[in-house]
Amino acid sequence: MAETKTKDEDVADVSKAPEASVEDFSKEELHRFMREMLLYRRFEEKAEEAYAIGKIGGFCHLHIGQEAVALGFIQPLREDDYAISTYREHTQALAKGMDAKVVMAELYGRADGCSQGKGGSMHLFDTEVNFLGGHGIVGAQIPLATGVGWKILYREEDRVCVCFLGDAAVNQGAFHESMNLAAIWNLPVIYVVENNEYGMGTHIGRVSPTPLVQRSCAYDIPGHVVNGQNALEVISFMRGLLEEVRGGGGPQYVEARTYRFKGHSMSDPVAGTYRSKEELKDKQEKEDPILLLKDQLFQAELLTQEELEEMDEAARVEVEEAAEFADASPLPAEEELYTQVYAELNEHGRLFLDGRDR
Ligand SMILES: Cc1ncc(C[n+]2csc(CCOP(=O)(O)OP(=O)(O)O)c2C)c(N)n1
Ligand SMILES: [Mg+2]
Repeated sequence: MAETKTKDEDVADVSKAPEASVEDFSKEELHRFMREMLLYRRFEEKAEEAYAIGKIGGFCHLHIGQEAVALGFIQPLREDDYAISTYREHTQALAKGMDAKVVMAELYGRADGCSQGKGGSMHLFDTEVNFLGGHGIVGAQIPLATGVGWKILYREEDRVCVCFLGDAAVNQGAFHESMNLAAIWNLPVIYVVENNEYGMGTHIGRVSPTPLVQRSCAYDIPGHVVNGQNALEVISFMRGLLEEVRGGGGPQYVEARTYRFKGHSMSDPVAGTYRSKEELKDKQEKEDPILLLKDQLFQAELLTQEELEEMDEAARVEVEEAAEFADASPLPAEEELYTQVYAELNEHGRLFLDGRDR
């Protein structure tokens, strides 16, 4: 396997997120973090199961192993802040406040899904909680996030946009054009690269000669590395970063080092020829974000086994209910096939959706 040639310490203007401790949070917050991550994990496991029995069709990319990235970068946001993501976005949609029932119904392709069952797994979207997708084209969300940043600036709002992208997306032209504009216009966008080490079956070392964190240097955008498996570290770091960006500090770029425990999508093996079973097992044992948080809380005596089991049970119940809701929801009506395909404009040429101006 190819290795990247430079080391982090050779890279100028890179900051490493400081370690966080349980003392930085209240017990109530810590329990909420655990409950959230358990929900994400159980949701994805249910999606995997539903896919296997044909309840979910089309593409489906699971986020198992990467939950602390969703929690850590979204939990500190305000509801009116924006998040926008890739096709591996189920848990991010949940983190931003979308209802598990509505998300599951969309995965099932049913009328009660957020896109009325016409979008599926890769196109979760909810303007009520400012979750702007769900994008199937690698890198497509990056210029959109940059546009959202421009809108925030233009309307003189104090909101922030978080844009998630995969490690393979930093080689797309759209990434570089977006970074350039974000820097020139000082946009309030935080670009978060979820470096899970693979773009489908290609290890990052085979396509990137340098650490990914270096990619923002050319645009004079501060670059940071964070341990994407340590929820507390990500949350602490993100809280500080948000203050800076909200205060007019301009764009930021973060490489969150993480790992995916499942295959790229439902159609490829968990560990194919591109990675060894030993590598996967090692990561699952040592870098599972939920187990890491559990150990931190157990050690500090802030969580008991009994409480953990209760939380897990509550997550399983919520997910079961979501699956039952999805199963009971009807398929989209035939006459809906061509609705909401093109945007309507009002008499002033502005976007008009669902009966109101946007
Ligand atoms: C422009 C474009 N090229 C190729 C694809 C096919 N494709 C889908 S996912 C993927 C890999 C992306 O990997 P990464 O950005 O690391 O995200 P991850 O899947 O690891 O979350 C590719 C090549 C695509 N969807 N869009
Ligand atoms: Mg990747």
